[in-house]
Amino acid sequence: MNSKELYSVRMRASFLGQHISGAERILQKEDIPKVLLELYKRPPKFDELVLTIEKLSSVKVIEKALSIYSYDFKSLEDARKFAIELLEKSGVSQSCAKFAIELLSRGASPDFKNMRGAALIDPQSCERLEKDPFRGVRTVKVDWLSRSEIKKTLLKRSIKREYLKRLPDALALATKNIHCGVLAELCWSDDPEYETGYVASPLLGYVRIKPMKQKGDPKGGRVYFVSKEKLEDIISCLEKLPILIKSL
Ligand code: PML
Repeated sequence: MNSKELYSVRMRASFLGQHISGAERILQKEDIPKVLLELYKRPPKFDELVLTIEKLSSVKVIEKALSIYSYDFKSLEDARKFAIELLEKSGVSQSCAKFAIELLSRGASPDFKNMRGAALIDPQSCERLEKDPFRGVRTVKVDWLSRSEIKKTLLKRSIKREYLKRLPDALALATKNIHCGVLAELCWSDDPEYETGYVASPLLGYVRIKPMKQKGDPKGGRVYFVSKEKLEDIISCLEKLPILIKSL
Protein backbone atom coordinates (compact mmCIF):
# COMPACT_ATOMS: atom_id res chain seq x y z
CA MET A 1 0.00 0.00 0.00
CA ASN A 2 1.28 3.47 -0.88
CA SER A 3 1.60 5.08 2.54
CA LYS A 4 1.56 8.66 1.14
CA GLU A 5 -2.13 8.81 0.32
CA LEU A 6 -4.04 6.91 2.97
CA TYR A 7 -7.47 7.71 4.33
CA SER A 8 -9.32 6.59 7.43
CA VAL A 9 -12.91 5.62 6.63
CA ARG A 10 -15.23 4.91 9.52
CA MET A 11 -18.88 4.05 9.87
CA ARG A 12 -21.27 4.06 12.80
CA ALA A 13 -24.97 3.29 12.70
CA SER A 14 -27.79 3.47 15.21
CA PHE A 15 -31.37 2.21 15.34
CA LEU A 16 -34.01 3.47 17.78
CA GLY A 17 -31.38 5.55 19.55
CA GLN A 18 -29.08 2.57 20.10
CA HIS A 19 -25.68 1.94 18.51
CA ILE A 20 -25.93 -1.16 16.29
CA SER A 21 -22.89 -1.22 13.99
CA GLY A 22 -19.45 0.31 13.49
CA ALA A 23 -16.45 -0.32 11.22
CA GLU A 24 -12.95 0.99 10.52
CA ARG A 25 -10.90 0.97 7.34
CA ILE A 26 -7.60 2.53 6.18
CA LEU A 27 -7.54 2.85 2.39
CA GLN A 28 -6.06 4.38 -0.69
CA LYS A 29 -8.20 7.09 -2.25
CA GLU A 30 -9.29 5.00 -5.24
CA ASP A 31 -10.74 2.29 -2.97
CA ILE A 32 -12.95 4.70 -0.99
CA PRO A 33 -16.16 4.56 -3.13
CA LYS A 34 -16.32 0.74 -3.10
CA VAL A 35 -15.76 0.58 0.65
CA LEU A 36 -18.27 3.35 1.39
CA LEU A 37 -20.92 1.22 -0.32
CA GLU A 38 -19.79 -1.89 1.54
CA LEU A 39 -20.00 -0.10 4.91
CA TYR A 40 -23.34 1.49 4.03
CA LYS A 41 -24.76 -2.00 3.39
CA ARG A 42 -23.30 -3.47 6.58
CA PRO A 43 -25.99 -2.73 9.20
CA PRO A 44 -29.20 -4.67 8.41
CA LYS A 45 -31.26 -1.60 9.43
CA PHE A 46 -30.59 1.89 10.77
CA ASP A 47 -32.18 5.27 11.51
CA GLU A 48 -28.85 7.06 11.33
CA LEU A 49 -25.60 6.08 9.62
CA VAL A 50 -22.50 8.28 9.81
CA LEU A 51 -19.59 7.82 7.42
CA THR A 52 -16.35 9.75 8.08
CA ILE A 53 -13.43 10.10 5.67
CA GLU A 54 -10.17 11.59 6.95
CA LYS A 55 -6.82 11.93 5.22
CA LEU A 56 -3.98 10.50 7.29
CA SER A 57 -0.56 12.13 7.43
CA SER A 58 1.31 9.05 8.63
CA VAL A 59 0.56 5.44 9.52
CA LYS A 60 2.41 3.09 11.87
CA VAL A 61 2.80 -0.50 10.66
CA ILE A 62 2.66 -3.33 13.20
CA GLU A 63 4.22 -6.61 12.02
CA LYS A 64 1.96 -9.12 13.75
CA ALA A 65 -1.53 -9.32 15.20
CA LEU A 66 -2.20 -10.93 18.57
CA SER A 67 -2.14 -14.75 18.39
CA ILE A 68 -5.59 -16.34 18.07
CA TYR A 69 -6.94 -19.11 20.33
CA SER A 70 -10.51 -20.45 20.29
CA TYR A 71 -12.44 -22.23 23.05
CA ASP A 72 -16.00 -23.60 22.93
CA PHE A 73 -18.03 -24.27 26.06
CA LYS A 74 -21.27 -26.17 26.69
CA SER A 75 -22.73 -23.48 28.92
CA LEU A 76 -22.67 -19.70 29.16
CA GLU A 77 -21.78 -20.04 32.83
CA ASP A 78 -18.61 -22.07 32.08
CA ALA A 79 -17.61 -19.73 29.26
CA ARG A 80 -17.94 -16.62 31.41
CA LYS A 81 -16.09 -18.30 34.29
CA PHE A 82 -13.22 -19.00 31.87
CA ALA A 83 -13.26 -15.35 30.69
CA ILE A 84 -13.01 -14.18 34.32
CA GLU A 85 -10.02 -16.52 34.90
CA LEU A 86 -8.28 -15.13 31.80
CA LEU A 87 -8.86 -11.56 32.95
CA GLU A 88 -7.44 -12.42 36.37
CA LYS A 89 -4.35 -13.94 34.71
CA SER A 90 -3.98 -10.65 32.82
CA GLY A 91 -3.89 -8.54 35.99
CA VAL A 92 -7.58 -7.72 36.53
CA SER A 93 -9.07 -8.34 39.97
CA GLN A 94 -11.80 -10.98 40.11
CA SER A 95 -14.39 -8.46 41.28
CA CYS A 96 -13.59 -6.06 38.40
CA ALA A 97 -13.75 -8.95 35.89
CA LYS A 98 -17.18 -9.93 37.24
CA PHE A 99 -18.28 -6.29 37.20
CA ALA A 100 -17.29 -6.00 33.51
CA ILE A 101 -19.34 -9.09 32.60
CA GLU A 102 -22.37 -7.67 34.44
CA LEU A 103 -21.87 -4.33 32.73
CA LEU A 104 -21.91 -5.76 29.19
CA SER A 105 -24.82 -8.07 30.07
CA ARG A 106 -27.05 -5.19 31.09
CA GLY A 107 -25.85 -2.55 28.60
CA ALA A 108 -22.83 -0.55 29.79
CA SER A 109 -24.18 2.98 29.40
CA PRO A 110 -25.98 4.61 32.35
CA ASP A 111 -29.35 4.18 30.55
CA PHE A 112 -28.63 0.42 30.15
CA LYS A 113 -28.15 0.68 26.39
CA ASN A 114 -25.14 -0.66 24.51
CA MET A 115 -22.37 1.92 24.18
CA ARG A 116 -20.96 3.14 20.87
CA GLY A 117 -17.44 3.00 22.30
CA ALA A 118 -15.78 0.95 25.02
CA ALA A 119 -16.20 1.34 28.76
CA LEU A 120 -12.85 1.99 30.48
CA ILE A 121 -12.38 0.36 33.87
CA ASP A 122 -9.53 0.49 36.35
CA PRO A 123 -8.43 -3.17 36.83
CA GLN A 124 -8.16 -2.95 40.63
CA SER A 125 -10.68 -0.35 41.84
CA CYS A 126 -13.29 -1.08 39.08
CA GLU A 127 -13.72 2.70 38.73
CA ARG A 128 -15.29 3.80 35.42
CA LEU A 129 -12.71 6.06 33.76
CA GLU A 130 -14.25 7.33 30.51
CA LYS A 131 -15.29 11.00 30.51
CA ASP A 132 -18.59 10.29 28.79
CA PRO A 133 -20.05 6.97 30.03
CA PHE A 134 -22.84 7.14 27.41
CA ARG A 135 -20.40 7.27 24.52
CA GLY A 136 -17.29 5.52 25.87
CA VAL A 137 -14.02 5.49 23.93
CA ARG A 138 -13.88 4.25 20.35
CA THR A 139 -10.75 2.68 18.89
CA VAL A 140 -10.41 4.14 15.41
CA LYS A 141 -7.86 4.30 12.55
CA VAL A 142 -6.86 0.66 12.44
CA ASP A 143 -6.92 -1.88 9.59
CA TRP A 144 -5.03 -4.70 7.89
CA LEU A 145 -2.37 -3.97 5.28
CA SER A 146 -4.13 -6.58 3.11
CA ARG A 147 -7.57 -7.58 4.37
CA SER A 148 -8.05 -10.20 1.60
CA GLU A 149 -4.76 -11.96 2.52
CA ILE A 150 -5.79 -12.03 6.19
CA LYS A 151 -9.14 -13.62 5.33
CA LYS A 152 -7.40 -16.26 3.19
CA THR A 153 -4.96 -17.07 5.98
CA LEU A 154 -7.78 -17.34 8.55
CA LEU A 155 -9.61 -19.83 6.30
CA LYS A 156 -6.39 -21.86 5.90
CA ARG A 157 -6.14 -21.94 9.69
CA SER A 158 -9.62 -23.56 9.87
CA ILE A 159 -11.48 -20.47 11.00
CA LYS A 160 -15.03 -20.99 9.67
CA ARG A 161 -16.22 -18.65 6.90
CA GLU A 162 -19.16 -17.51 9.09
CA TYR A 163 -16.67 -15.83 11.44
CA LEU A 164 -14.94 -13.77 8.75
CA LYS A 165 -17.43 -10.91 8.90
CA ARG A 166 -16.48 -10.03 12.48
CA LEU A 167 -13.21 -11.69 13.47
CA PRO A 168 -10.79 -9.66 11.28
CA ASP A 169 -12.18 -6.33 12.52
CA ALA A 170 -12.28 -7.44 16.15
CA LEU A 171 -8.73 -8.84 16.00
CA ALA A 172 -7.36 -5.68 14.40
CA LEU A 173 -9.06 -3.56 17.06
CA ALA A 174 -7.83 -5.73 19.94
CA THR A 175 -4.29 -5.69 18.50
CA LYS A 176 -4.32 -1.89 18.40
CA ASN A 177 -5.80 -1.69 21.92
CA ILE A 178 -3.03 -3.82 23.39
CA HIS A 179 -0.41 -1.90 21.39
CA CYS A 180 -1.77 1.34 22.93
CA GLY A 181 -1.32 0.00 26.47
CA VAL A 182 -4.71 -1.49 27.36
CA LEU A 183 -4.04 -4.10 30.07
CA ALA A 184 -6.85 -6.43 28.96
CA GLU A 185 -10.03 -6.29 26.90
CA LEU A 186 -13.35 -8.09 27.26
CA CYS A 187 -15.77 -8.06 24.32
CA TRP A 188 -18.79 -9.73 22.90
CA SER A 189 -20.94 -8.65 20.01
CA ASP A 190 -24.18 -6.71 20.19
CA ASP A 191 -25.40 -8.78 17.20
CA PRO A 192 -28.15 -11.00 18.72
CA GLU A 193 -27.07 -13.92 16.50
CA TYR A 194 -23.34 -13.79 17.28
CA GLU A 195 -22.42 -15.53 20.52
CA THR A 196 -18.61 -15.56 20.29
CA GLY A 197 -16.69 -13.02 22.33
CA TYR A 198 -13.09 -12.69 23.45
CA VAL A 199 -10.58 -11.71 26.09
CA ALA A 200 -7.39 -10.08 24.79
CA SER A 201 -4.23 -9.21 26.66
CA PRO A 202 -0.48 -8.94 25.98
CA LEU A 203 0.15 -12.16 27.92
CA LEU A 204 -2.65 -14.30 26.47
CA GLY A 205 -3.21 -12.94 22.94
CA TYR A 206 -6.70 -12.95 21.40
CA VAL A 207 -8.72 -15.66 23.13
CA ARG A 208 -12.09 -16.34 21.44
CA ILE A 209 -14.76 -17.77 23.74
CA LYS A 210 -18.12 -19.24 22.73
CA PRO A 211 -20.77 -18.59 24.00
CA MET A 212 -20.32 -15.29 25.80
CA LYS A 213 -24.06 -14.63 25.61
CA GLN A 214 -27.33 -16.38 24.82
CA LYS A 215 -28.53 -16.39 21.19
CA GLY A 216 -31.08 -13.60 20.63
CA ASP A 217 -29.59 -11.32 23.29
CA PRO A 218 -28.91 -7.85 21.79
CA LYS A 219 -26.61 -6.72 24.62
CA GLY A 220 -22.87 -6.51 24.02
CA GLY A 221 -19.90 -4.19 23.78
CA ARG A 222 -16.34 -3.73 24.95
CA VAL A 223 -14.59 -3.11 28.25
CA TYR A 224 -10.96 -1.95 28.25
CA PHE A 225 -9.08 -2.37 31.52
CA VAL A 226 -6.77 0.61 31.83
CA SER A 227 -4.74 1.87 34.76
CA LYS A 228 -5.73 5.40 35.77
CA GLU A 229 -2.18 6.79 35.57
CA LYS A 230 -1.86 5.93 31.87
CA LEU A 231 -5.39 6.98 30.92
CA GLU A 232 -4.72 10.10 28.82
CA ASP A 233 -1.89 8.55 26.77
CA ILE A 234 -3.91 5.43 26.08
CA ILE A 235 -7.03 7.33 24.98
CA SER A 236 -4.94 9.54 22.72
CA CYS A 237 -3.34 6.45 21.11
CA LEU A 238 -6.71 4.68 20.64
CA GLU A 239 -8.33 7.70 19.02
CA LYS A 240 -5.45 9.25 17.08
CA LEU A 241 -2.65 6.85 16.10
CA PRO A 242 -3.29 5.29 12.68
CA ILE A 243 -2.17 1.64 12.60
CA LEU A 244 -1.96 -0.94 9.84
CA ILE A 245 -1.31 -4.57 10.76
CA LYS A 246 0.80 -6.69 8.41
CA SER A 247 0.13 -10.34 9.25
CA LEU A 248 -1.41 -12.91 11.56
C1 PML B 1 -18.20 -7.18 17.36
O1 PML B 1 -17.50 -6.32 16.85
O2 PML B 1 -19.38 -7.27 17.12
C2 PML B 1 -17.55 -8.16 18.29
C3 PML B 1 -17.06 -9.27 17.51
C4 PML B 1 -16.37 -10.32 18.36
C5 PML B 1 -15.69 -11.29 17.44
C6 PML B 1 -15.25 -12.50 18.12
C7 PML B 1 -14.62 -13.47 17.14
O3 PML B 1 -15.35 -14.15 16.42
O4 PML B 1 -13.39 -13.56 17.12
